[in-house]
Amino acid sequence: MAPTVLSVRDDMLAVLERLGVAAGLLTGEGLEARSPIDGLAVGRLRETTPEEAEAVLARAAAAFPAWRRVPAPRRGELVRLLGEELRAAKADLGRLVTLEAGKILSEGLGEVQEMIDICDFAVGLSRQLHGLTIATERPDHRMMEVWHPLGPCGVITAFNFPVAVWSWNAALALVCGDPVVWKPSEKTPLTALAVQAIAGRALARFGADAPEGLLQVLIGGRALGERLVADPRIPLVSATGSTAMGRQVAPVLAGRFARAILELGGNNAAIVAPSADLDLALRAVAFAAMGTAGQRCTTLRRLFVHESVHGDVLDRLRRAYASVRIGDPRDSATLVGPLIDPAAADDMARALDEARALGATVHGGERLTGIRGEAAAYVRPALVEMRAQAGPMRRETFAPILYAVPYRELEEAIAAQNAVAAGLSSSIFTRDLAEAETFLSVAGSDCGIANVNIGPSGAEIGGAFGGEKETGGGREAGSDSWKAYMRRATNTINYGRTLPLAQGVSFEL
Ligand code: UN1
Repeated sequence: MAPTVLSVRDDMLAVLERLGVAAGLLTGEGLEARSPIDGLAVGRLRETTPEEAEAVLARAAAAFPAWRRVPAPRRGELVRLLGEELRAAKADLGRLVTLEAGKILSEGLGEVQEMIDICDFAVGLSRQLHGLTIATERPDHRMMEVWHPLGPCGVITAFNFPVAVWSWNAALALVCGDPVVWKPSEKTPLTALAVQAIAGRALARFGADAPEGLLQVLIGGRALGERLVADPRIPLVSATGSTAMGRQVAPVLAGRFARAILELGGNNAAIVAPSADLDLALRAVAFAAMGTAGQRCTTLRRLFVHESVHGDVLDRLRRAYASVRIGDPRDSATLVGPLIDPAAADDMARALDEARALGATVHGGERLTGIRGEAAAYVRPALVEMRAQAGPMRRETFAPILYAVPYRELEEAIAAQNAVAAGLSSSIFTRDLAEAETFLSVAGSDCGIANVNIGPSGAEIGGAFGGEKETGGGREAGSDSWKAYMRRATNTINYGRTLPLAQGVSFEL
């Protein structure tokens, strides 16, 4: 296949040029851009200086009064154009995601499709930012609620979904009347610059209604994120990343009464019940646990298998883990690409050592250095047979490790699935209606996402995305997630000539 023979750097430079990102950007000093495909640096990028960050925040604040007055359906037109530009750029941006984040091509493209989908959703939403009309207890009165734009929205994203998570926030924020300041992961600055270039084309077509500073990006490290989170001009910060990151961000936002949408760690589980369609369950488990090299926040990390099917399921999983194709993610035969960096492989090795020390049997999990040289972090996904949920199984390790435990009673499996700190996504595989409904019920999964007969990863944008407990409680994308990006005003109007007070209070002068 031609693409794999291109050096990663040449491939990247060609894609960046097609996307309209100036190659000159990569010749400076500063933040190192690298590809996990070979682990090598592609160049260095100038970072946003503190003075520039201040100017970015000031521009975002200045853009808000102008943008909030543009009618919402007209704001939707900008997002429609963004969706068009993303469609035109899909192949290149998807490839850039592959090059910079290491996802296989179909997942890189899928991520851009997710951006297009949320744009379509937001365009429709731009005519549906509905409030309620509410019955009042007073005669000749009307009560209603109106949703107003909130203000500039800060968006902090992680390396693993370097473009889609921005779009979930930005598409909604834009139709809701909010400018956006984006702090992408320092591991994926190039995809962010490419998205800025794409958005720039949509803004140019949209014309003068869009104020300067509507969509901006801060390139650099943690200090820029801290600045964004602390800034009183930013009433909402949507942050995706580790629970440790959320623990830093949340108190700062709370301290200044700003809103937070937190999408933090997951430690997602699936239950394979006795009646499960095992062929279907096996495919779902394989994708959810090994796909994206285990680097989705929705990745399947814990499997509870009923003892009556445990032997069969584990046999089949061992075969799948031994044969899954690992390699350069640009090769269409590859299913598992590299980890983002060697530190991620070290974390994985540490978790596996801990599991071994607890007596677990580990299949796979070794580092593969022969694929693209020593600097790249390719690993064989690990299947870990545990006797009970313990040790590293109780926490999220951002790598392809699937811990499997047998269970006897469904209640026991549900309790074990809920007995971790994170609460993002969960699944049950069963053909038994009572089991499925129990899992979805109030006594079932405690996660923000609970699925039946599909894996925990790969959510569509139409639903609200997010989770409970240490996952942070935020919701993004579909359903009514848009409400976080607006402020609600309750209006009561008296069109009569008397002043009846609520609750029957009398106050006669
Ligand atoms: C993430 O991993 O940060 O459900 C987001 C999924 C994707 C989004 C994951 N739609 O796996």
